[in-house]
Amino acid sequence: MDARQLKIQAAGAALEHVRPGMRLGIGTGSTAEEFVRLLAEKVEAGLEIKGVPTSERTAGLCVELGVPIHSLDELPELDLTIDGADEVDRELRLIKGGGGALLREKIVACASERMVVIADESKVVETLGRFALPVEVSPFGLAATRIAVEKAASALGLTGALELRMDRDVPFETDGGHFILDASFGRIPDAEALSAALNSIPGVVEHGLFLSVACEAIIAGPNGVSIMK
Ligand code: ABF
Repeated sequence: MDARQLKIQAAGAALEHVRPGMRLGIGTGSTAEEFVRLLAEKVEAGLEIKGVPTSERTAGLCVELGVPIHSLDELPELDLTIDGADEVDRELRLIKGGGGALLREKIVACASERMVVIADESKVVETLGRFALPVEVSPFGLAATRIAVEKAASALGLTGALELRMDRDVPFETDGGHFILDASFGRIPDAEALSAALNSIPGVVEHGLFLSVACEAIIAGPNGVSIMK
């Protein structure tokens, strides 16, 4: 079974959580896009939901496929968010942000009663950190923020390259107009400590550690779908 089929399986299983009338946070990335496609079929068949997309990219796909969307200001309390992840550990800690939408993804997930992750089994890790941690930063003071992130990480025994994410020749800009530093720290044994340290740096807008946010992960592998809670 190819990677896309696994994403479709996880997305299909997530549809079972969706009930008529739900206010639904809709994630970003290729797995979330498969979810949008399947959701659109249900909507076309008469399912009524109100979607809140986590990125302009997802908003565009929803509009294209006829999934009704609203802003988070219109619907500030959501029932459920379905989103992908770059990594998930056995405690449902996540790294997100490979797609560059981590700030809106975190705001939407935290405005939701429940957040369910959809992923293929390649995303499951024993310890977070194989995937470079995206850190969304203010363009103002980039150099100072980079140094502060390096110092905070090094105080926790984490070293490694911080790379400014690029989009061809210019820095990649998030939907909020921020930049992203991808931090290749390697294994992150204490994600809570790193999260707290990054949160205390003024130039850090948000980071891709999602801790105590997800309540369930739907993981698709060659032998079917398994649930982590
Ligand atoms: C979003 O999409 C992200 O937070 C994560 O970076 C990414 C996962 O993408 P994919 O499903 O394409 O692997 O959910």
